[in-house]
Amino acid sequence: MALQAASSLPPTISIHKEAKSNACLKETTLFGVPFSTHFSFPLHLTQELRKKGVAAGIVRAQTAATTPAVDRAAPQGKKTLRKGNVIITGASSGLGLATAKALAETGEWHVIMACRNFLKAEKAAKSVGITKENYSVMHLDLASLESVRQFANTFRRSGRPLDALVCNAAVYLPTAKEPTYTAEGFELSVGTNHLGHFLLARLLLDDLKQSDYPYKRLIIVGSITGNTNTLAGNVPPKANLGDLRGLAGGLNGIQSSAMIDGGDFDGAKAYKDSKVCNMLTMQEFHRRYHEETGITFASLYPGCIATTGLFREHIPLFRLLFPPFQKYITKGYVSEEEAGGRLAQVVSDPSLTKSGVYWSWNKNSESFENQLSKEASDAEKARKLWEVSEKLVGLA
Ligand code: LMG
Ligand code: NDP
Ligand code: PMR
Repeated sequence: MALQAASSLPPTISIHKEAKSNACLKETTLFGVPFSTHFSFPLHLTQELRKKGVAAGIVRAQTAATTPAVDRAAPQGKKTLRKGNVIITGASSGLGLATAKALAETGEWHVIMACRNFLKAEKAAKSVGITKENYSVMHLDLASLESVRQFANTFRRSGRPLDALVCNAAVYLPTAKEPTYTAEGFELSVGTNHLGHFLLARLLLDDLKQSDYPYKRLIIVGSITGNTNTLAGNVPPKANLGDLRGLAGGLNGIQSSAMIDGGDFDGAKAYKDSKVCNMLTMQEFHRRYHEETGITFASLYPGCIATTGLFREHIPLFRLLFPPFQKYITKGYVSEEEAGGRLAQVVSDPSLTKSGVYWSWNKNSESFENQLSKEASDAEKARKLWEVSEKLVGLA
């Protein structure tokens, strides 16, 4: 948890902690909420990211000469002759766009921006100066499973290998009084953020498997607000998937509730539930496929990027107060650029190969393996979620 991680470290911490790469467990309490935070600092940035100064925070954490130089082109003594190809969903704004920019700027990645609004994505890429040869835009509407299937086919037809997939897009509908639905009739936040990505990741798993890139990654963006072992995760309404009865019933508000746990609709809770699904799905992928495929599965909390489009549906007063609240009170705020550098690091840093991990960053922008809440790390729930989701998206 960002605030807690930052405040539990001595102010002088820098490279020594990082170089040790040690893990330690710390228990503490804030606002009466117990936290467990698991630290380790395996951070080594690519020389390219460093050169380009992708993320100011990360670069700051890399200043000491003790950081071993990493040759990105030869992580295991192999030479990589081609650019990596990464699909980023929701790359038309916020975190996705900042990540696309960070990766494209290295010259080592071709970014496939998987977006529902083609024109907006093109404009966004231009507005942040991503050059033509480093990106393409492909249409993807995660709120339609048909569109997800089409996207996977179109991508395959492009003939590009797939080396990394970033499931980043999301909607957040905190002020909605009534549920709205995806094309197939699933509540929109869980339908988009979880089910759309679940199908996409399942369909593209084979493509990732076939990649000859020295490391292949599937990243699903999580969040602190889905983790009830943090202060942020305890702001009501709290995430809770219950026994998944609403999801099992189709999440359609007709035969079943529009909420995963079967309760009354609450847009903010639906978003937080969807983030729990994202984090559980990453771990279930890891358990089922890491050993067999060598793919690294990871999730992360990039920090509170309080200025993004995610809050577009919130009331204007919230949008006005939220950034200064996070900047000056919780100190959990990060800029889009810095958050983009963090996600880019999870995609491309040769040292972040550990699979099944939920990454977070401390105040000095050093990455560490964070601990998920009880529910977000419940293996039995993850298995059940996987099976129910498979049925809903037509894979079982
Ligand atoms: C639910 O409400 C909604 O019901 C639901 O629909 C959905 O929107 C959901 O999660 C989204 O929210 C929950 C929330 C609404 O209610 C609460 O959280 C109750 C408490 C609200 C009280 C606000 C007072 C804040 C005081 C902060 C003290 C905390 C300090 C913590 C950290 C300290 C660490 C050392 O709440 C809201 O919508 C309001 C929340 C908006 C956040 C802004 C808070 C106002 C702070 C004002 C200061 C900003 C300026 C800072 C400038 C500093 C200059 C130095
Ligand atoms: P933004 O709203 O800026 O970005 C969300 C992106 O998702 C947009 O590009 C949006 O497209 C896209 N999107 C939404 N619905 C669909 C859909 N049906 N099909 C395809 N794309 C879609 O928000 P953020 O950048 O903040 O969010 C990115 C990720 O970061 C999310 O997973 C969020 O949960 C996570 N996150 C954000 C935090 C924050 O503080 N902002 C904190 C922790 C996690 P369009 O541009 O067309 O609207
Ligand atoms: Mg939260 C350390 C404190 C911390 C952090 C890191 C976040 C992150 N938030 C913190 C604390 C608080 N928040 C406190 C004390 C409050 C009560 C005033 C509070 C409130 C709050 C609201 C109303 N926070 C919010 C909301 C939202 O609507 C956002 C949300 O929950 O969206 C689902 C949100 C967030 N707070 C965060 C982060 C990262 C969010 C954005 C949500 C996300 O992407 O997961």
